[in-house]
Amino acid sequence: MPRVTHPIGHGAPDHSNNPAHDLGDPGVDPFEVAASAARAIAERTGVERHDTALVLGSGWQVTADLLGTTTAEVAVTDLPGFAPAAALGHVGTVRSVRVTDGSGADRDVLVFLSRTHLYEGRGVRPVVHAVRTAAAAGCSSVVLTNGCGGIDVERGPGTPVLISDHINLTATSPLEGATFIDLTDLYSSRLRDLARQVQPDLTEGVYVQFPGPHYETPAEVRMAGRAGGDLVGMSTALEAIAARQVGLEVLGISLVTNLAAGVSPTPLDPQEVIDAGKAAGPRIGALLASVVRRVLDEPRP
Ligand code: 8IG
Repeated sequence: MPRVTHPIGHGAPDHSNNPAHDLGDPGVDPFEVAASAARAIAERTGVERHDTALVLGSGWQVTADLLGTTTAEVAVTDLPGFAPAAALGHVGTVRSVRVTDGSGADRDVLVFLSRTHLYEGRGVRPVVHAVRTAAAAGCSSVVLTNGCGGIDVERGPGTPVLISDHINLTATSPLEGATFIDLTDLYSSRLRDLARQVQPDLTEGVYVQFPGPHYETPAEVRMAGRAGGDLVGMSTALEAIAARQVGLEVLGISLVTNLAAGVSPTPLDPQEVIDAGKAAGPRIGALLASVVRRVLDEPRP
């Protein structure tokens, strides 16, 4: 793990107490806070614009080390609007990683090693702040990853699954006011095709976002399955909606870390869930690093 760097010549202003950046204040414009965070990232990393962003959920953190050369790593608490990492297995930093693309050109990837979950109780704005910041930092796409429960016994722990669509059971939205946005092909079929060029046997599934933090009951898992869901989790759908609003192309990839409650022959143990993510880490990290390089090589038409 590289140390958290503060490039010479840039101090480390404390953003944690600035009322202008308080996403909990309805009078504060979350897009202005995202623009401030993007400026802070440009200052701290020395990278004016980033090409694509990754949000790394449980099990996926290894990707950051396999992707390329870390230019800078910044604590999220040094950036406007970000809450400290709360979830087990999450590191509260953002990295700028330099990747050489197929034509030999340098590209810059913004990697969020943690996310804010809805169950932290801060509301939906902090949940989607990374995605809005990525767009403000110049990214044209975002890869959203997560660890999740699987409903299909054929796709057990350790299986990566491309998200084809979602069912949002959080009863909320990151969009505020009468903001009507089409979500057809929210999870880009173009990017899913590129991922399958890297690993042809990748399957797809519908991700169902529950609010958490408790896991589902077996009856809720049966409901999710009958509704067309394949994967159950506590993230990603709200972030994908926010990404569409700011025009980012979205690739969603889940890692099944456990079979969902009732499908699993044993009760869910949070530590076992994390251990399954760790075990799959090197394999799925290498997969995702290759997928990101593929995405960088095939710019959006
Ligand atoms: I890792 O089985 C992980 N996250 N809701 N259900 C929900 N979230 C999860 C699960 C799961 N596993």
